Amino acid sequence: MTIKDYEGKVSLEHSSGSSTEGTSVLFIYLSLIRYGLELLELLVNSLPIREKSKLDGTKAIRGGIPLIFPQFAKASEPSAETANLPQHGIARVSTWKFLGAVTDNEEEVSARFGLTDAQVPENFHKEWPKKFELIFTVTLTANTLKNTLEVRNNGTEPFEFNALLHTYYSVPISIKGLNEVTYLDKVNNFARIRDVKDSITIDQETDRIYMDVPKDEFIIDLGQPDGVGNFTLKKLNLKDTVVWNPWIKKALEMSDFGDDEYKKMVCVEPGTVTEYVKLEAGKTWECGQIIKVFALKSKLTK
Ligand code: TA6
Repeated sequence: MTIKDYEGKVSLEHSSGSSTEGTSVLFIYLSLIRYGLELLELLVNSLPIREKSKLDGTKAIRGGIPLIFPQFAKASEPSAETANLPQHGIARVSTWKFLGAVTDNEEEVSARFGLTDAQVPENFHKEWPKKFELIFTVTLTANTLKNTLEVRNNGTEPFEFNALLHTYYSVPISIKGLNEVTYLDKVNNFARIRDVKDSITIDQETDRIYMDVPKDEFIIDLGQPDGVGNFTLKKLNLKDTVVWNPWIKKALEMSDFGDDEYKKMVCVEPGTVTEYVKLEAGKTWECGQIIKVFALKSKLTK
């Protein structure tokens, strides 16, 4: 069991051979690499950095789990406290600090990363001058990856925010568990549509905000016989789930996204974005997700 911090990059390694790596420089990015366990191999392949992603801090990283806070997309209400912040807020473009290990034993290894208002670039801080602290905890066991995000209000007044884990998966998947949920269809002028399909399969531009998703657990289905290799995604204290794939045209328009990458990715993003969370002064709010592999992939064919 090892936690290493070297030159701003933090690596977590579980004794079973699974490992995860992140960096506290410029953004919080977690790539799952070097998994020794067959069971977790698909997660390794699931969250890499997109091939053209910018790594110099000029843009948010495409890949891993960019953290969206305190604003999802652009605020539609000009009166929102976060209205002048960039698309997806400030957490994904700020420099996080590695805060050290939390647990390091046979069962699990975990580490924490922190961001306070003092670390936010001045131009963004001016637009949202709140005193806050974010703590992002990454926990790895032999078959799960858990992320929690704590938001603390260190000011004297309440503030409002959205939070979302913009998780990039690189496997051709379908998602089960969003049927009978209404979504806002961003590629169809925010039409409200009730999803009646048993599972979502990505075969066109998809940009949906599933609202108030009652089930907290989804099955991410790799489409293999007998569900081999599938994993579950459990959201913790998050109402909504965004599903995004830019498809052909949008992929070509994005300079930091490979032209063909749309074929092998989808973002499944648990968050609270259709309303703001109001956090009183001195209080803490917490959310997260657990990604769990539940079937061995011995027969998995790619
Ligand atoms: O979460 C979905 C989404 O907001 C899409 O609308 C799409 O714009 C995507 O995220 C990527 O956003 P980005 O700011 O990273 O280009």
